[in-house]
Amino acid sequence: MAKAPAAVKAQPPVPNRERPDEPQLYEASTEELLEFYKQMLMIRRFEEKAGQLYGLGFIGGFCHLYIGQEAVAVGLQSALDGEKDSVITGYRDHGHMLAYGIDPKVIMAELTGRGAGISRGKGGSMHMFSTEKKFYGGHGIVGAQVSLGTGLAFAHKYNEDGGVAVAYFGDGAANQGQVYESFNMAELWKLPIIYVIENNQYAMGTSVNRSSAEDQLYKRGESFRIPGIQVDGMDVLACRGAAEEALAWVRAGKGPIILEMKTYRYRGHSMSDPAKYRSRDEVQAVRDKSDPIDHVKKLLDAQGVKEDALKAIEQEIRKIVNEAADFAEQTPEPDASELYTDVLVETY
Ligand SMILES: Cc1ncc(C[n+]2csc(CCOP(=O)(O)OP(=O)(O)O)c2C)c(N)n1
Ligand SMILES: [Mg+2]
Repeated sequence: MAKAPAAVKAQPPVPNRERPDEPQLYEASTEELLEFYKQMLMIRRFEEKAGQLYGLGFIGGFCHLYIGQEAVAVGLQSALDGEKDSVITGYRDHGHMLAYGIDPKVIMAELTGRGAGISRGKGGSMHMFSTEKKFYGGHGIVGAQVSLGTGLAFAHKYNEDGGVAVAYFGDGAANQGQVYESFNMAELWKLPIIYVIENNQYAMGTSVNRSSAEDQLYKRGESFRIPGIQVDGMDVLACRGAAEEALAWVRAGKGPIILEMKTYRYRGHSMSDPAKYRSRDEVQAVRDKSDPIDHVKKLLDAQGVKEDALKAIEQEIRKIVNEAADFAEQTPEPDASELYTDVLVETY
């Protein structure tokens, strides 16, 4: 083997770096499990209804459903401090808003472009915000939320408010350049941020293995010394457990951390996806074996919660979702004067 030129010195080994502990499954009480169940079922039924309203022509533009991924937003957001922490995500955002307990009516009315919607009907499915809940959208540009989320983390640090930013993005977005610029700055400045990669196996129609040279996405921070953890994103208790570990790391001032949530979307990328890139059998197999809601149902059953109690929850949720849909169909479109509001920020 050729010798290395004399000028090239062997580098000293990188000192051992501290790693986060292996996350544990969260030990939920029956009440907490019931709450997870309710929230996940709310997302599922809401999204099914949104799909129907889209088919009926009530929803225009793009609409990306979160069905299959419910455990991620519910598990993670249940661990956050609603007074301090902030969240940002991409266009597949209805579930994250519902996990925050935001009224399904104002979310559905946003989907139908009505004045009572949370962005006054001007944002639609992809652009919803609640500054009250520190939820900063809802972004259509793949990967943009990663840099914006890093900015939110910078603001938490600068203002010394003790908050942590959570920036969700997809497996496809994980290949975007700005993600790595953000990683570099976040680690350099030890920003309080959890980067959550929702690896649902596909970016539009391209599978993660086809498009990613390193498909173990939790490793994507290694060159920046950002630790990563791979998590079962179909198990709400694993999601919550990982959130606890990540929050402890970030709140201790150790800088950013990556959580790769292994999940799956059951529906097409958006409502206009013919889904020719995967078989029905593949989707059905995940539904049968790993459905996040069925999983919680089994846990509740093991804790002695009766089928009747779960049926009552289901009925209650269907009622809320139907009311949200009726509201979203009937409430008026925004007034023309809304064209000029919230367009330009005049003072900073
Ligand atoms: C900068 C940019 N490039 C391309 C697109 C078109 N586009 C929208 S979603 C998407 C795939 C993203 O997949 P992923 O990050 O895995 O998120 P998922 O949809 O699976 O939640 C693409 C390429 C876009 N919106 N923005
Ligand atoms: Mg994806």
